[in-house]
Amino acid sequence: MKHWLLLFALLVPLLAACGGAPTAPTTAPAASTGDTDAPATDDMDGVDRSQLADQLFLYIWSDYIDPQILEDFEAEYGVRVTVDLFDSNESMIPRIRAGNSGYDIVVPSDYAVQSMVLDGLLAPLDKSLLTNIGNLDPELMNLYFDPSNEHSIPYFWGTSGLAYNQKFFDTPPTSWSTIFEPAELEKISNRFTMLEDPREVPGAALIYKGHSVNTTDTAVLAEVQELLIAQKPFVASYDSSNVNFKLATEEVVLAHAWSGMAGQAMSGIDDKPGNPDVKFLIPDEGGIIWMDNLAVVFDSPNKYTAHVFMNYLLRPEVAAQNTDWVLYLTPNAPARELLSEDTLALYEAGLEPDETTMMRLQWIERNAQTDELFSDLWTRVTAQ
Ligand code: N2P
Repeated sequence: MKHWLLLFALLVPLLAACGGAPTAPTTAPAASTGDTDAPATDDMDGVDRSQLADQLFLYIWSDYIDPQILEDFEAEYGVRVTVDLFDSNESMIPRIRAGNSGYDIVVPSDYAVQSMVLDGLLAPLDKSLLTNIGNLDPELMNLYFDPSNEHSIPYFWGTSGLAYNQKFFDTPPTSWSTIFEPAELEKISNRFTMLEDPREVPGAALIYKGHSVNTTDTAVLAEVQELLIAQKPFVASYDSSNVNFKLATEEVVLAHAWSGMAGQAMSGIDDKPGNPDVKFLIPDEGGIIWMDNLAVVFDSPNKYTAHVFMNYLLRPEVAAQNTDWVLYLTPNAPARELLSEDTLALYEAGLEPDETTMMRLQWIERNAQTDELFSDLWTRVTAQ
């Protein structure tokens, strides 16, 4: 548990750096969570069944919730949860911004929470409905991107690094040079994927070159752009959603990957078998640490039901079951004690960063320049 302290230590400078950040109030309408003063509850769980909608719409990353949990929730509350998938914050945000998306709950990453709050795209949370919020590890609350968790609560956290199949490497990769240096690229040409992500991909290149993933230095960004353009002919595909299967089936031998998707490649998912030769590591130069969060969309038609579902996900046994399925790191402290041996073994094998690895991880942040700079950079790389 000591690494939690380290995580906190990592956050302190960030918090200080963010002190001057603008905190514009959201323009989102207040949550229409109904009359919560005197709820007419059916059960002892405080949920007013008369306020529940029949359906809830969840907009989330792929392979990011155990389908059994949706069935169990429906069995208990009679609410059917429809899931739609996105594969990057940058593809999700415009859908929400357009309005009338129909989505109730969305799962933005840290820096995307910052953007969405500034733009009024997230409804303030009604904490009185989140009675299980105390299960969240206090050291993972109140982070730089939502300092009082007014608009989001942690869902899963993890890292971005390299997943590889040990059968195809004489020695395990240790550096991002494996995917950026021409001599190394020749060896894995068309047999590796990069994430399809305007912050993660430049982020990997920036870390390789010894820079901050949040740099706004145009000379540095130009250098990174050239590196990515030179890499592109060797990349089998930019993919954030099917990497788990591509690694498991050995369609690719290496992937720029999020920790849990590597775990899913190792252990399998649903009826799809895993591949024990897949390993995950954070290269010597470092990697990215991130937190994905549950939030209510500003124009969600079912805000009360959205809170009930979020509170359900915060139950320790539900959070543990979900974690055993998605294999990212749970911020739910009592759930951690309930995880399966298999999950803990995968954590131990690298899905959970140890103390020294933590020192090499960077958070992505947004500021007034980053959205445009990275969007333009990514457009120039993908347009090539
Ligand atoms: C799950 C994707 C995790 C998102 N497939 C990383 N921010």
